[in-house]
Amino acid sequence: MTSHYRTRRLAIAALTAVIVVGLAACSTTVPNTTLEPKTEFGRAIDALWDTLLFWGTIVFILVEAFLIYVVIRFRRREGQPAPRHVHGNTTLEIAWTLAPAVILAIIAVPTVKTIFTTQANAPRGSLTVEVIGHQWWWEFRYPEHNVVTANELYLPVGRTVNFALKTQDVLHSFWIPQLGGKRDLITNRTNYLWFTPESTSVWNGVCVEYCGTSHANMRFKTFVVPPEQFDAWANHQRGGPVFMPAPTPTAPTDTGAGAAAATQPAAQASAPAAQPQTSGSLPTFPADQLPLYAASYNPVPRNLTIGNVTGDAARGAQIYRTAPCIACHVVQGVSAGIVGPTLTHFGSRTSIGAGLFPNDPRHLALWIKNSPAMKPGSKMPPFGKSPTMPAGYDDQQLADLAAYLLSLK
Ligand code: HEC
Ligand SMILES: [Cu+2]
Repeated sequence: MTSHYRTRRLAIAALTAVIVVGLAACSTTVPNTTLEPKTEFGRAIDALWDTLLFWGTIVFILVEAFLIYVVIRFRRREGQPAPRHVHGNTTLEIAWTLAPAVILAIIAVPTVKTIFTTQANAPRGSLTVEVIGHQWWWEFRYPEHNVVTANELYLPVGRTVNFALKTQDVLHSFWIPQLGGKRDLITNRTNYLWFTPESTSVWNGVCVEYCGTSHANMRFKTFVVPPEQFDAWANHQRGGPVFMPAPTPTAPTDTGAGAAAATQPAAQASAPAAQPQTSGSLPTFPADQLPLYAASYNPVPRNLTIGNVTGDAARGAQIYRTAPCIACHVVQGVSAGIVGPTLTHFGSRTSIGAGLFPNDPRHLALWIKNSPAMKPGSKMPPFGKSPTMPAGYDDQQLADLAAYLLSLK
């Protein structure tokens, strides 16, 4: 192979890579990007990033150009004597210390300004939402509305929201990439973060401070909805559950974990912009309208299975009333445990286990059967009948419990 040929092949490969990467950047569905902020908070940081990137690029080009010039200009030539050695050059050393110091001082101006903007107190009239981190799920409290919920955050579009960030146990960090965050939840302290969501949609949120075994499984969804829908949602959440039983076979469905996982990457590019709307009389976001990027699609461990049974919500309600569940979970009017997420309106949430699995009868029954098998480290014990737990629930009882929880709208 001639070196000319090799150069040409390298050039073609490099060009292809540039085109592929360039085209990938044209995708319009980038649900988890920070580069298309949808709040004033996100835009402040994005503007700072743009400024620093611009000046950083200019410095980079100047330095690299100078480096390349020096390498070529002073390269070793045939028959040339060894160059003279130089020991120190005070002027030069002062110059290359001062230049970066000046550049850093210039960069500090917009940086410090942005820090002050994003750390300022929230404007008056903001909606307060308390965010409480738990290993490994999120609790959201709306003191103004007397509402407590978990793992699914509702916000009204156009109103500034002031998050009061706290933790029940270890450090966590709150982040919704396109809205704002990466602010820590610190033990014995309340941190604040505020921003104004500008468009209705569904956003993914995550914990971004390592907090133990299931840190990566500590997710949440944010639904930014029109103000009227938010008010309706808050009114609904404040009350007890609306009992809406429906047949709930535990058979795997097409929309189950596997199918969603298989279609995830391909469908993502064409996911429509989410337009939250009410389904029937429920002000909650309809699960079947979740954009694919917000779908929960974790695989279930292969050895965790359940027979094909149909749950009965009324029977499930009876089991629940005397089950250990009541020690850890709230169902308004039924139980008052506070160790785990509230289940009062669990049937209208879209996911199980802080965003890990779709909220359907099969996944829910499996979750109750053996939650630690589905979510490593889960602080909810397994309840399925097994050789080590002969007094556990059989598949029919698990399906009944699932049917009951799903009926709590
Ligand atoms: C020892 C306390 C405890 C008991 C008892 C308990 N749970 Fe839980 N439960 C939890 C915790 C903690 C979580 C959160 C797990 C996670 O996501 O990391 C949880 C999560 C859940 C979830 C998912 C909630 C969500 O928003 O994702 C459901 C559903 C649930 N439990 C149902 C039940 C049922 C039904 C029973 C009784 C058979 C029960 N739990 C008993 C502690 C408990
Ligand atoms: Cu974490």
